[in-house]
Amino acid sequence: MLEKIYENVIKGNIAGVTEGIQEALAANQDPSTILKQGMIAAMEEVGRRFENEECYIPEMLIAARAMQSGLSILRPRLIQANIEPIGKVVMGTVKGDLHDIGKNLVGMMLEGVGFEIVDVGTSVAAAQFIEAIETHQPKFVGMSALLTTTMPEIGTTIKEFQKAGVRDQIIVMIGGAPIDQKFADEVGADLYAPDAAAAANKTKMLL
Ligand code: B12
Repeated sequence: MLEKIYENVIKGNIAGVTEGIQEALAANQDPSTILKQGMIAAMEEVGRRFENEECYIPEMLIAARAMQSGLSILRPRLIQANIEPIGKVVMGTVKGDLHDIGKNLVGMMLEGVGFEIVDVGTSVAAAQFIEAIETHQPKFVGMSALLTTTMPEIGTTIKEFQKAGVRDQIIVMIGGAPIDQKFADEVGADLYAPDAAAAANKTKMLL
């Protein structure tokens, strides 16, 4: 069943992914195993093929669509029902960057441990983050960047938080494939996590 999900995410076959997930859930397969071994593993393989020029942007895009559609089915299973929010998190992908699968996953995992998520979307400029901070008064602001060309936008946005006087009222957490702890230290982020599960653990511990 996991193999079926994996293959169909790579092929971008939404119906196949949906069917695979429904079968796996009906067979009591753990949703986080479906996510990690069926879906994330498939996106990693798509990334590997793209790097080796074995597939191109259209294939990457249809795989991403199938992944997003699968995530919408898994979402309720990953999020525990009926929990009071333990804090608010504003989440977005930085300006110039349209990758949102990782951000969405982090959001879901955070929801799963009890946070309320305010998703501000993709290609979010510093001013939009600041507006969301002022409107929603979150404890955490999560920024995602998947491109080496958009990584610096994280540092720029943190500087804008300082200028706007909101830096001290929030905990800034960052992530995305090219991000590491060293970069987080350089730009003055409070928290870095390599994946969605670590993000949920670290955030809850900090709280
Ligand atoms: C799917 C995909 C796309 C899709 C995105 C669809 C979508 N809705 O997101 C599309 C086709 C649109 C796309 C476009 C492009 N892409 Co692209 N894409 C990918 C791919 C294959 C997978 C990314 C993904 O979803 N991974 C799965 C998720 C689950 O992993 P993740 O994002 O890393 O997130 C996890 C962690 O990083 C972390 N995390 C993420 N965010 C956050 C935030 C916080 C706060 C925390 C704590 C943690 C955290 O937790 C997440 C979950 O565990 C990667 C390859 C790869 N191996 O990453 C390339 C990749 C990122 N893309 C790449 C490129 C070059 C592009 C384009 C420039 C291509 C082009 N020439 O047009 C455009 C850029 C468009 C733009 N302006 O953003 C390059 C980047 C290279 C680089 N050095 O910068 C990669 C690495 C491919 C490659 N090997 O060359 N892409």
